Amino acid sequence: MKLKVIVLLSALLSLPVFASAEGATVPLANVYGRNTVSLNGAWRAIADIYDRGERMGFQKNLKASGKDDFYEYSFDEALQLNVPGDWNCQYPEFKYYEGTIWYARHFDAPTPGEGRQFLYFAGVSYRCKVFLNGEQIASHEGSFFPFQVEVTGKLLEKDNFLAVEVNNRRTEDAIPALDFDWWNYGGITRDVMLVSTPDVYVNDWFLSLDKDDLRRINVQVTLSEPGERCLSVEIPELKIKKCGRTDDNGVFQCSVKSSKISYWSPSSPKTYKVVIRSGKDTVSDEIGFRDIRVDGTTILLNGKPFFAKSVSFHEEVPQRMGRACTAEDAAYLIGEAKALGANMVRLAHYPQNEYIVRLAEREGIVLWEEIPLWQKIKFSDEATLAKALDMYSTMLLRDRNRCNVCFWGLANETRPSDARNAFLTVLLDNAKSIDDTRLYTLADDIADYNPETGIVEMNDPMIDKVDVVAINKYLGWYAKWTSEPADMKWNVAPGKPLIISEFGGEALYGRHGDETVASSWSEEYQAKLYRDNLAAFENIENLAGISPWVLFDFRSPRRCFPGLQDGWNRKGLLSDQGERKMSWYIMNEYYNHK
Ligand code: GCB
Repeated sequence: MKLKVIVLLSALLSLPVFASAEGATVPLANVYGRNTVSLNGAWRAIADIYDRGERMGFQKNLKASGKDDFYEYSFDEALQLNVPGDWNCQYPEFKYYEGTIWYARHFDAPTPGEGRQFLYFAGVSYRCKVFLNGEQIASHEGSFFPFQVEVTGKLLEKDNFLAVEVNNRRTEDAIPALDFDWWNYGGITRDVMLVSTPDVYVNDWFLSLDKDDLRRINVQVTLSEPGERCLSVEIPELKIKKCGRTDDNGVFQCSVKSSKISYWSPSSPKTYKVVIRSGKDTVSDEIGFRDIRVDGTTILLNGKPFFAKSVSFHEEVPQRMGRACTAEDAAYLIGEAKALGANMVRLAHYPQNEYIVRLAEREGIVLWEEIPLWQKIKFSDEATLAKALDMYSTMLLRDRNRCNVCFWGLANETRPSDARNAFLTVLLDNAKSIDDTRLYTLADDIADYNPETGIVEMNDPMIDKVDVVAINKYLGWYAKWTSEPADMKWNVAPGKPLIISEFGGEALYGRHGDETVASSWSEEYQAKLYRDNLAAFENIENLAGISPWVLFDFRSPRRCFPGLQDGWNRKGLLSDQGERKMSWYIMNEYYNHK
């Protein structure tokens, strides 16, 4: 797509768009604080390998009644899949399955006559069509993003039939695309619920510190309907109560002052209860306030230098070989990040479920969130851009009240080109129109040793556009050392903070060998690699943080060395059983003393 078209698109799309969904509306903020009925549990499922289900009427749940009727399917006797959860880990036959599975269940609607009802899906991987009582009511694309569909007037008091056709086939125009270094889990991998609201409800809110006056909180609340209405916002602990009226668009904005705000930080993860009332609706949320900004090459959190002691993990519990999907899973993942001594997690490589994000906030863990624009993306494709804009907006709207999210990542390892630069610029401009209170960053992998200067350098026009520059650098693994680690010289994005957003190498837990031979796959090699990398990073003047790749060994079909990888990326500091490798102790020591 030509640059001009992209710029035009950008102007047109300055409001959140939902190009990847039909029938779906902007998801409610803080759905977990609403009046909900969970639709989690055992659903019936039929594998539809040839995609014939819709033609065969699966969505109608047809049953033979006359003598001559017969149908070649039945959900009543079908196998069961647990929701939330991926299908890959629930039956050995589905371990590698990429295709369609139909999920179905019955449910009663508690009060179908009152107010409004929505079906809310926190995440379905990768694309789906939703059918209620035989009719298609929505479709959606994108594994890691919530969507909802209004079902007011469509619910039966008893025995609604809900069917979801889920498909996780990889395609070139998807995000992520055909090839990525993690498992392509399929299924309804996050919570499903029925949400009830009054006719007019509080749809969204955004509370953040004013960048120019840190005693001031800026408030924006959006009601579901346009038009003037009364509304109040209260933060009881700060004795703040503000009443006002929404404008013609149903938006209320104000700013409130308090000299008593305790700022959120990793050592003091303070949040405040916020209550918003309008008409018959009352919603509440726990919101923290903090300031994050850049001063030269330093990142400042509440005015103090912040060094990102980060680590990454996928939304996966390795012991189960499955997606992390519950509060208990979140406790395990965040607990291990804290045990390492990290003060930040780079959520790889997509927004993870809200249990993880919210627990990280309570536990004082800063987050970097990104969407899965991971290599090999069709940057010249208009439809792909529309999807990316949709995903990015949805991520921002879901999590912009989470003060621990300090970094929005634009993409991972994308090579500069006119199409890519224009694509990412549109994404960035659109994102800033939704949230300009965080730092924007981008993980590049093009910082290279220049033999003429003897220095690691990088050239990317996007450097000027982001607040914090980040590089993935596999010194000693995919790339040979170009000098002694302690002699390395760096000149990457001078004048800006630089985060090493990935580094590391593979080792099989319990395997010992020569610390100088990469193919030993030994803990000793990985440990030396970590010592050498940490020594090399000492010479980076603008270093603002590091993030080893990765906390746990994780499943990846790309990794096929028998006996060593067997479908696992072995770069974990912890094994697939959560055992600590030698490298874990090195990073733990480093973080404890940093
Ligand atoms: C990278 C990617 C990450 C991979 C990692 C690896 O640069 O960002 O997703 O898993 O390298 O292990 O090669």
